[in-house]
Amino acid sequence: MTELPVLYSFRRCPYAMRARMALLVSETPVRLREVVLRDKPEEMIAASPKATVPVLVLPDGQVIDESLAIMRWALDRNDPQDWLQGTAAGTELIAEADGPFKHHLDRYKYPTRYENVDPLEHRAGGLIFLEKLDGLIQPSGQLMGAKPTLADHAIFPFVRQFANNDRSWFDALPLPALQKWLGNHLASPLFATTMQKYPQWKSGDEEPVFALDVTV
Ligand SMILES: N[C@@H](CCC(=O)N[C@@H](CS)C(=O)NCC(=O)O)C(=O)O
Repeated sequence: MTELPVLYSFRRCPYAMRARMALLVSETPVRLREVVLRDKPEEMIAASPKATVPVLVLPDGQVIDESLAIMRWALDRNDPQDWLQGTAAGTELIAEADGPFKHHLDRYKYPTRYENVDPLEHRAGGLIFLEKLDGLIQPSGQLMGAKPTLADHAIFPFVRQFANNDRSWFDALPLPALQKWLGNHLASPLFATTMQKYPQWKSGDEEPVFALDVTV
């Protein structure tokens, strides 16, 4: 049997979600090690001392420990849905999501982790990005063109987290294109497979193979 890459992942982490989606869509099976962040496995820390999820360890020992790099590695191997189309504009948007929007998201969602933070100020800060996304959504319902691309999948897990912090506030926003875009991605079979539950991996456990065909 061919040796598969190992993915250290955490189900609810938006960075890990987007890496898992790219692995699934590129038909790249991996062995999944579900991590509990307060109890990270030594093997993961040895592979990547910065100790954030996701971490992908390839059979030759190469380690990829940034979610976007995992997405690009997987899609460079196989991109059957053309997620890499139109990445120039998408790259800038992803950087805005990962930078300023994530800054506001963290302070809106976890204000007590920071000093002198008003969550509503950060909700307003994040809203500016949500409005921008709403304006960018094409007649296709996607951000960059006729089909969903890397940007849609890299960004929506963070919009999901922002929306879930106060769902009735989010649902009442006058941003119908964005609400529909998020709803469609959350309802997709790809996302359902991405969000399958696995028990915490412990050293010595056999890992489940994570691939699209596990649900069919
Ligand atoms: N830039 C990294 C960020 C990954 C990240 O921050 N993941 C969070 C979980 S969502 C994490 O592992 N935090 C470490 C911790 O909480 O101990 C990436 O894109 O992969």
